[in-house]
Amino acid sequence: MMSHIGMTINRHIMEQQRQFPEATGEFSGLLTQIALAAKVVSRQVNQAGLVDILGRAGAKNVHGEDVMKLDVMAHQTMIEALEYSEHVCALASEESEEAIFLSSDFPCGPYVVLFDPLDGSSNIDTAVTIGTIFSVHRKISPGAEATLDDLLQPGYRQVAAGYVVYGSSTMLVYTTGTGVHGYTLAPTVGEFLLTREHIQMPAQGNIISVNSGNTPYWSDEVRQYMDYLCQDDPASHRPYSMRYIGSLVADFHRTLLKGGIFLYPADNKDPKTPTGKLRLLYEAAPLALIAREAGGRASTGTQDILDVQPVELHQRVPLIIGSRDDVTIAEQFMQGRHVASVTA
Ligand code: FBP
Repeated sequence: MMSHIGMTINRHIMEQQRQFPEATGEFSGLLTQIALAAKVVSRQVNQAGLVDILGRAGAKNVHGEDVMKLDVMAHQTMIEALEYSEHVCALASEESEEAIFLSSDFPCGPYVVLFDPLDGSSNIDTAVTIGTIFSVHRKISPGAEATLDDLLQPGYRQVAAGYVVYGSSTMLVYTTGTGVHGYTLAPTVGEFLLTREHIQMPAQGNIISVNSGNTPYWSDEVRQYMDYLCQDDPASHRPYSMRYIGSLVADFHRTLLKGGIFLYPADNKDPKTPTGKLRLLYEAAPLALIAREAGGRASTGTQDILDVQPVELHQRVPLIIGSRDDVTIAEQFMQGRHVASVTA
C-alpha cells in the first residue's frame, strides 16, 4: 500500500538497523537525537532576523574567529540533545576549546561525537546557506570514562558522519558506511523524510569551489592546477565553472550532488595556520567519509584525509574533496606529477 507519510528518518534508520541483528539500537537512538538537534537549529536559523539572534556573541573562539549568537545556540542545542541521551560519553565542538566529558551523573554511552555546530558562520547575517557537521566514533579507551584518545581517532574509524544544510530547504545527509542517504525536513509535519537514497557523486564534474582571493598565498602547484582548470578543453569539461558559497557544508553538498571539486589548500597567508583553514575533526574527516561512501575522495594533496592521525582537537588540514577523478588529478598537481601543468 502506498505510504501517505513517506519514509521518516527514524523508520529508515530502524530498517537499516534490522540488517544488523547484533545492533542494540543504541546507535539509532544517537542519530535520532542528532536529528532532533538539527530540527531545533533549523528553527533557530529560520527565525534569524525576526528575533534577536543575529550578530556576534561578543567573544572569539579558539580559532580567533568572532563567535556569532547562532553559533552559541547551535553548540548548546547539540550538547543538550546528546548529553542526556545516554548514548555518548564525550563530545568535542569546534566552538569549545576543550573536550566535553559528560558528567558522571549520566551513564557513559559507547560513542563520542565531534561536531561543527554552525559551519559557515560568516554567512549567518546574510541569509546564506549554513550547516552543522557531525562525526561519530566508538569509545575505544578502556575503563568507564572517556579520554582524549576516544576523540583523537583517524577518520577511517568513524562509525557515522553527516551534516545538515539549512538552505532553501533543510536537509540532513549521513552515512554509517553503507551508502549515503539524504532526508528533507518537511516543515508541516516536523519530520525528516527520505528524499535521496544511496547518493552517488559523479566520477568527474565541471565545477571548482575555492576561495580564489587566496591566490597570492598559494603554492605554485595549486596555481598551476587552477590554471589547468581554467584552460579551454571541452573534451575534459574545461574550463570549469566557479562556485564558492564560503560555507563548506553548502559547497560540499553541491559537490556531492553535482560533482566537481572543493579545495581549501595550504597557504602562507598566516604563519600560524600554514595548513589552511579547515579543521580535520569537525569538517574534513566527516565530509571525507561521506565523499568516500558516495564514490568520491578527499585528500590533503599527499594523503587520504581518512588516514590522517589527529594529534589535537582543533587541528587544521589542507582539504581537496569531491569527485574521484577530480581529486586524483588535483593530487597529481600537488605532487608535481601532472604533465599538463608544464605542457598545456
Ligand atoms: P566556520 O564558519 O564553522 O568557522 O567554518 C569555516 C568556514 O566558514 C567554512 O565553512 C568555509 O569553507 C570557510 O570557512 C570559508 O573561509 P574563507 O572565508 O577563508 O573562504
